[in-house]
Amino acid sequence: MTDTTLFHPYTLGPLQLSNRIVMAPLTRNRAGAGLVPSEHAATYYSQRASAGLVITEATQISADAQGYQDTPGLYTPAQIDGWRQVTDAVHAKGGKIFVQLWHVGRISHVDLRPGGTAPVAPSAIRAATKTFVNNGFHDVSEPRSLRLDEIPGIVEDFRQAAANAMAAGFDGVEVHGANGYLLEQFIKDGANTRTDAYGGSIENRARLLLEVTAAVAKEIGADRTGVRLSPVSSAGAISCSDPQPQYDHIAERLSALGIVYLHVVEGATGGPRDAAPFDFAALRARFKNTYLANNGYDLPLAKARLAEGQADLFAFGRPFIGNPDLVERLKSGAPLAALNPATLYGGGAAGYTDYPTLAGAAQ
Ligand code: 8OZ
Repeated sequence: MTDTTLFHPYTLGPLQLSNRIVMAPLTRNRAGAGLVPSEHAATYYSQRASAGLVITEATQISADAQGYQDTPGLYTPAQIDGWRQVTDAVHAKGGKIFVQLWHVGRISHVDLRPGGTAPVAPSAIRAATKTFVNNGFHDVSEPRSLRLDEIPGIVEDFRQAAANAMAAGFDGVEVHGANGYLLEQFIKDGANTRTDAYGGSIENRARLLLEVTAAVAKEIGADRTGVRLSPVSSAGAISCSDPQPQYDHIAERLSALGIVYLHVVEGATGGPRDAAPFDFAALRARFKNTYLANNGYDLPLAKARLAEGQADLFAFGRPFIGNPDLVERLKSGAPLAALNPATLYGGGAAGYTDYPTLAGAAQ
């Protein structure tokens, strides 16, 4: 009989996870020169290796994919070496780790871009939001519309970054299809007014995400490929007129690709779970493999949703920052430490590797 408690092992494709608690991807803006993971990153991630699965912060597939200051990449030999330190440290503690790969699309700024060029997007529609650049928050730049003949290059960059992830020792890859970045910009009609094969219909708007996921799965195996979606989130100042049929279609197609998990931000990212009407059970019913639920989970909600059979794995984000031993604390009912918002984005070891475990000392 399948063990359905949160704190017992779970089989995810070829991997045996030690429990059903997942560390969600968390942007920390601490990469060093060359956008290589900092010397502290291996410590930070290994301190949190008791999660059943660690998913890294969003990591660029190319220089063109960056939209925030000091976020790491996975497209140079030095970046691959840097991530190797991280995966070795997590594996040494018995943990498993996927890298989240992203292209930010229109959520970028010319000062972060190769040659100071405009960010690329499905359509030349500027998002009414800011990004972190030049040590402060500034309006994102006006994007330009990707030409049809540039789209295969985006797919290829995701494929190559997935190959690099294997070279860096990752257990798998999560394709970032959520939170208002490039792949979601194609999916949601508030950001996509294209009239070619990548715009208009539900099928056309899903096309880039599905091509990218198929390319990654072919490169590293579908059983090591996950996808993150946020059907009703407006993160990145984005909107979608038809999320239910759009995402029902995507879930069916991702299921057909045989990928190992669907990671779903239920509600507004980092905000209310009931931000907009959406039938997540219907979405889940269309995806046959592992359903990883995220957004505002605490222990009682995770236990209840597991008992109801509504999800298989549960991703906790911010609680993992201040609680490197979050799994142990949830298990024992110990209080959770608060995080320091001042050290969330940017900086060094402070507010990164110095949060103590319950035992009292930073590991
Ligand atoms: C917070 C700050 C910057 C980026 C996301 C990668 O929302 C992010 C992100 C979160 O997915």
